[in-house]
Amino acid sequence: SDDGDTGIGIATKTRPKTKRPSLYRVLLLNDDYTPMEFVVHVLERFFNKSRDEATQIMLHVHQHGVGECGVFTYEVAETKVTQVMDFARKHQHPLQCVMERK
Ligand code: NFA
Repeated sequence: SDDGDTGIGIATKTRPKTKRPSLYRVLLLNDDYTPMEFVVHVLERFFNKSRDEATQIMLHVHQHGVGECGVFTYEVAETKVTQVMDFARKHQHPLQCVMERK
């Protein structure tokens, strides 16, 4: 340690205390009404998926009820959920997007 003033102190080494941020999965939920093409568009627009990857994820959600769009820190995940829910509401689709702690 050092007294930070006179520069006199015992030389010690400390590791900067870093914390890994908690990660969250962002999930899309299936429903009977949202058009498949709309879900593909959401995955391309908000999750930067290719057309092929977006189609695979959409079909997974359609067949299994739920699927992962990506894994993000809390603030980013929350922003994605809000963006998707606002976009779905604007287009009057019941698509649901949620986040869960990994
Ligand atoms: N199940 C919807 C349909 O048949 C498609 C869909 C896929 C909706 C993924 C929501 C999520 N039109």
